[in-house]
Amino acid sequence: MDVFVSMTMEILHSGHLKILKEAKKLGHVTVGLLTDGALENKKPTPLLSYEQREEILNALEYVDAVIPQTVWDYGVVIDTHKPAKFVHGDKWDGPLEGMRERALDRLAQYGGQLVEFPYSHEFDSSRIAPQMAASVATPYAKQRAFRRMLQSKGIIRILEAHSPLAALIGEHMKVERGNGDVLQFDGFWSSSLTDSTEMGLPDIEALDVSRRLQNIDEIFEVTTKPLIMDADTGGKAEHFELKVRTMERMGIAAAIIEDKTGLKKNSLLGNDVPQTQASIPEFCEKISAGIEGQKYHGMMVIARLESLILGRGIDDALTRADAYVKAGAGAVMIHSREKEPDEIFAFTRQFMQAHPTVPIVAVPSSYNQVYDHELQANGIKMVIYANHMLRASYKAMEQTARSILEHGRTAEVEDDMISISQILKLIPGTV
Ligand code: SPV
Ligand code: MG
Repeated sequence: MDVFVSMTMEILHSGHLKILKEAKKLGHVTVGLLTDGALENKKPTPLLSYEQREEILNALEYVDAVIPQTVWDYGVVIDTHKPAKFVHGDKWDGPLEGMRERALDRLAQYGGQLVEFPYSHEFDSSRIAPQMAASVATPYAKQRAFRRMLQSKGIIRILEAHSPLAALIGEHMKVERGNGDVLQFDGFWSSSLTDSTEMGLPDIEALDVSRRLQNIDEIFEVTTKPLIMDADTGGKAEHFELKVRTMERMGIAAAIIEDKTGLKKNSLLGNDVPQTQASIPEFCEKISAGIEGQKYHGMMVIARLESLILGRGIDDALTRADAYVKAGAGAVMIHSREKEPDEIFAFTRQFMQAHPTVPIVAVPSSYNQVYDHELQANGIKMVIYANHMLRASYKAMEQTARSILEHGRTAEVEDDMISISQILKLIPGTV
């Protein structure tokens, strides 16, 4: 191979054109275009799909071929393609840390050459990408982004958000795990438990759907990431069919409905309280209603299995899951209130044999020792941290209230709170 250029190309800008033009002067140019999967935990998923980015590059006179680059590791890429000239911008920070040395090392094996061109700092994509995400976080774009994540990501991390402020924390939280990976939450969970608790109401579908949707709308006002709604039992099939229209129009990425009937209680109570599972035909009808009610099938309907919660066993869960998928569920959520994930993993092993491409969702509230990578290794595609932001804030608020009364002043709690100067700077436009 003559000349190789590796690119993400979130948007085409003159910085790309400059590099490609220079590369073309060196010979036959192959672009290694990073796939969505290669970018996982490194960069946000690009707004344009791989196919769209490929089409744009193929239209350029400076590009002779575009090939998918499925790993973002220039060592591997150079070993595979052995380019005579490896062309790159001279910016090697962030996810590219250490990559220049690796590239040089591999090129030296066969006399390949690294050709560097000045990076166009005016077009720093890490700065532009969040602005673009915010400007195009339309309802449809968020639904599409969610479906693409299901295709390209190893595991999707979803954080409960009961308020716009909680969601903003989830929107911006970023953690480096040490191997160059930068982890972020992929979206939000609108929980019936925390939405109800926040309003001082029990989690029994007493908080009406319009209030739940209003809360989601307020979260959407200040965030860009996809949101998954806990739609409880969905209510009557006829009502669900009408509600999904609003949910779809708002841009909710998926609604999860659980296969209970009658007065729903929280799943973590299991059989400690009377709870009834719906019949398979009754629940399938609701799934179909949730799909047929939509205008453009933007929102995924996910079926939540309560068989393990209600002590019905794995076979019951598998039979139901099969029926729900046939009724149109885009994914299944398997719930458990055991301390260990064993029954969840027994389910995933068998379910994946029958439905290898249907995503499985887990909510590890009770089996909280399990790591995300263990869930992923056992076939879980989406993990929902379902109530943690509200639980954390409740405890902090309670301790603060107690301390004020105990001490007769607020000085003792100052260090446990965000400072006045920080809160005044927190929301842009306050100062
Ligand atoms: C919720 O967050 O409201 C849920 C998950 O439905 S659970 O509380 O575990 O039932
Ligand atoms: Mg719930």
